[in-house]
Amino acid sequence: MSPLFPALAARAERPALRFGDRTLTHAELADAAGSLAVRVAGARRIAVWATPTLGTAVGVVAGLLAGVPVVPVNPRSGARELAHIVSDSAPSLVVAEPGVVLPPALAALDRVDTGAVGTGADGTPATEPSGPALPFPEHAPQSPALIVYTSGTTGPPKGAVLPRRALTATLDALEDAWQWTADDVLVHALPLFHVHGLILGILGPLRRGGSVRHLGRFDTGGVTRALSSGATMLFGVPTMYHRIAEALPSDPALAEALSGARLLVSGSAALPVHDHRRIAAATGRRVIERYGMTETLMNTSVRADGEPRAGTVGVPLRGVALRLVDESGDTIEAFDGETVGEIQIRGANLFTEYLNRPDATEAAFTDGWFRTGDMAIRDPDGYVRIVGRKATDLIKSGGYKIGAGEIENVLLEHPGVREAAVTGEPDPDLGERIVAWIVPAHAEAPPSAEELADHVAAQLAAHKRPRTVRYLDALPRNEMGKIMKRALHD
Ligand code: MCA
Ligand code: AMP
Repeated sequence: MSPLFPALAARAERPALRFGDRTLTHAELADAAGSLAVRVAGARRIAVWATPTLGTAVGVVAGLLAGVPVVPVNPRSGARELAHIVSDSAPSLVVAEPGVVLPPALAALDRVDTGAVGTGADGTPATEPSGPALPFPEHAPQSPALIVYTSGTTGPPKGAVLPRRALTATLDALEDAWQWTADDVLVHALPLFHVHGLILGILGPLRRGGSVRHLGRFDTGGVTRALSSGATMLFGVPTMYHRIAEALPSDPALAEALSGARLLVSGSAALPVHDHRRIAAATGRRVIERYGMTETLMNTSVRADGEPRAGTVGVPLRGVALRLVDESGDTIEAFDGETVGEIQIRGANLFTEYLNRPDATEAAFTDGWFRTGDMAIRDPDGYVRIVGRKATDLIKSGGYKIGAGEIENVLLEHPGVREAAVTGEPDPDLGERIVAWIVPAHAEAPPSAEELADHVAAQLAAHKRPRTVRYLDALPRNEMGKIMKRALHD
């Protein structure tokens, strides 16, 4: 079996990771992650406290080298969400950077610190860790590599179990589609507890033997600096490209930096055609979109050698079988740019199961095809256009998938709330913004919007908080008592 990270195994002296002013070469990463791997080896699963730091990348790579499934945890998880993830995934260890104070749900576990890793800008190496501990044996392609939590329409998030073969299949298909090489230097500012930022954004460059510069947090100045000093590719969610499009008219340095990039890639939600056009007009570069999902990793992309076409997510990646299915379950054969069907996927890029949820796993498949819930049409030349989603109770805000039901349940626990419904509304910056419709328990003293946002942020996560709260005397319901969400916006 070939190694997951060939440049690591070869102890390449090229840069691999840079976070702020701290860097690691592939050889240094081999030592840092290798010695950590020895300490986590044999654990059933490890939770990694996924701050946007070098330590997180080292912790995840250590788990992969040791063959221990890694559960990346959003460090901004609220109490309830965290308790669910910890009890559902039952990690036997938590990996965190030294000095980080963990919340009670994780502090109760055995802890392994990542150690002080990385070389500073002044060339000062960190004192820890000692190495080298490679080579590690390769692990079976079907064995679980990562468990990534993703929201559904109702209930708490489900843990998608991603096997090693899904990682290699998707990253190698992207190598083909994007002509991604060891010479590429990626810049991004995505969180490290989801597929986009972690698998594509960190493990991708490591598998190619190239490098990544993580900005810690997104701002257009950081993008300008990285792309003007050697970075070749940018990964972002549409909100980031929207902010870039807004900044471009008054920021010639940003325009120049983007025009020199080899590849600008957007994903996690649709990038509006307006933003595509504004960026192309100001930089001469076309953003390309790729389409994926936590459960499937990447399915389609506009190819680096293909025609970039705004409003499409390109063609199926190598090794991915994609079909459209109509409401009666029949496969749509047409490539006519108008017949809408649900996207269903087969391929080595798929997850194996939802952890502890055989019911949900079974419901997600039909005849071995994974139902994405995304509705699309196909152009005559095979380009896929996503036109909507089956479930109205799934909201994509800032590129995060958020289930309405999960937020409603938390809102209903607030003493000032009698009834609650959550919807997504179009938002120029976030794509969709979370709106809470509230019937207060006491009409004369409704809880403030800020109080409700804080309540949701504390229990779930800051990105799940309602951005708008609307107060009603009653929710519109049908004869069965079911809330009619479409009527809310009227
Ligand atoms: C505000 N904050 C609060 C509250 N209000 N914290 C606690 N309680 C409150 N009431 C804090 C936040 O924590 C944060 O802190 C700051 O205020 C701003 O947060 P937020 O409003 O969330 O930021 P934003 O401006 O809305 O963020 C936009 C963003 C973000 C940067 C684009 O949405 C983002 O990073 N999106 C990426 C999502 C992603 O990676 N999706 C991939 C999954 P502070 O300022 O300290 O940060 S999809 C996927 O993986 C599939 C496979 C795919 O296809 O890619
Ligand atoms: P997640 O569950 O967070 O992994 O998000 C997966 C979902 O994001 C998909 O089912 C799509 O609805 C959406 N998505 C990802 N990439 C794109 C894209 N380029 N265009 C439109 N939607 C996308």
